[in-house]
Amino acid sequence: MDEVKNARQNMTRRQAVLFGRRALAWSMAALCGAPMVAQAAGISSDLTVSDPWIRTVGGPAPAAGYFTLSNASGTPEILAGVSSPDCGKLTMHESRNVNGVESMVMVVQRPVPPHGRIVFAPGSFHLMCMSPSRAVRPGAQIPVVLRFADGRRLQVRFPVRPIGGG
Ligand SMILES: [Cu+2]
Repeated sequence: MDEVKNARQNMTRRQAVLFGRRALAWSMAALCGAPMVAQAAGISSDLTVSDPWIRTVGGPAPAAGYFTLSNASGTPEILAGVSSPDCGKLTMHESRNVNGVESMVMVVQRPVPPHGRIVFAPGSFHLMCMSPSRAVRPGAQIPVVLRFADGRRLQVRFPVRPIGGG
């Protein structure tokens, strides 16, 4: 994470554009790997989201989203998709570390057990905001829709925080 911050501080905006691919690789590694502390917010009935937040390194680099999803009902639910008007494509990812090598895999859906919960957190499952709009900046709140296999939708506002901030 320090490498990312230092590298970013040393880059001008123009260089960031010129070296966008490399910047993207840095930021994705940082966003998907480093631990951070979350905060509050919630919504809804049987399905409840808590601690939603988005971490950004700024600019057009992909941002990562984290939250906890609880299912208070006695029936299993399936989180089957995510979207946001401020992310271009929003996807679910899982970070993995195999023999010290970090990678991310696409996640199509995640089951939420009855009376249980699932967690999206740094270093594990996360949302990937592939093409952040200008609205994705620290202090803002970004609308995200969680879509479930039974057709239900949950709209949640995700506060945006800077990488290294909190
Ligand atoms: Cu990712």
